[in-house]
Amino acid sequence: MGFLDSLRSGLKRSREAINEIFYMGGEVDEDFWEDLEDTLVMGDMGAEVAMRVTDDLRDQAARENLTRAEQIRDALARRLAAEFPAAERDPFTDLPSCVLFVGINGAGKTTTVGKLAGRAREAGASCLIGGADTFRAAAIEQLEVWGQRAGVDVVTRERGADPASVCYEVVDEAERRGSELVLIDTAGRLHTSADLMRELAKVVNVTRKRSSMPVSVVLVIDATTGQNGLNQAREFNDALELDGLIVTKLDGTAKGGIALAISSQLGLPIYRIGVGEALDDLQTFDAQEFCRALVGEGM
Ligand SMILES: Nc1nc2c(ncn2[C@@H]2O[C@H](COP(=O)(O)OP(=O)(O)OP(=O)(O)O)[C@@H](O)[C@H]2O)c(=O)[nH]1
Ligand SMILES: [Mg+2]
Repeated sequence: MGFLDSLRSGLKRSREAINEIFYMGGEVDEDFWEDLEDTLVMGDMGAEVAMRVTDDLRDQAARENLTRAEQIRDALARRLAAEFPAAERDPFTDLPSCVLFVGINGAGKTTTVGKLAGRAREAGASCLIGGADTFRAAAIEQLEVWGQRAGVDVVTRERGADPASVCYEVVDEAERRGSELVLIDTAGRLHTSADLMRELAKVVNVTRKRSSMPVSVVLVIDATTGQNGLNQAREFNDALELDGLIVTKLDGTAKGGIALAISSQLGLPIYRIGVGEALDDLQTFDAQEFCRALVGEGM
């Protein structure tokens, strides 16, 4: 299955809900606008975004005299796409660069580090993986497997080692080797755990201080988490001043709207999206393409 197909099938639930309102009566009347706003809210886009987008489209429809629901579909995709802030810099291709991956347990951090390392290697960049998830022995092994798969060295320490010291050593080693891209995996944690969030803030501060390369902090977020994803993102952003997002599992039965809610409300660009578990299942984010898959192309 191609990437667009897996994205489309992943976003099926959102699209079906949106399709329903387009086919219900076909007329753009008061009910249509109410249904549209409700559908966007139910698709996890958040009430604020849903209202703003619906109001703008309503103005546009009046201005351009759009009376058939089907005429709104393209405008909706374009208007949704405009909610995504663009990235000023791509931390995976604008090198040198050091990136820390953070997020809750199981979001896809380790997998994403592996995929990105594979890409960097293919592109001929000298890449180094840092393993600051020293919480579980299995986490270190998992990262090493990804390093082998990607053909990229992994620098880590034994289980229980202080993650901030590991980062310090990783950056040291990267400088010694002249690495251009450093990808550092961290242990998953709940945004509600104050101790673990403090530990992570220290990891970020030490890395920002020690590194002579620009440091980016990227939140990896599972698209299937739903509305709770926005709370998570907000807490991580408050604690760490995030630079951007990677949204994973968009090949699943995600509603997808959560990606828009977080990116738009926190003003954070989406650098990449995960569309599967394999090395190649990572894509550059294209807001237009994403929104067309979300809204559908009509029948
Ligand atoms: N379908 C799908 N599965 C994914 C994607 N990204 C990661 N996964 C799967 O999600 C699970 C968790 O991925 P990990 O990379 O281990 O997640 P993590 O954030 O490192 O987890 P912790 O280290 O426990 O915090 C694994 O089974 C991955 O294969 C994706 O884009 N699509
Ligand atoms: Mg992990």
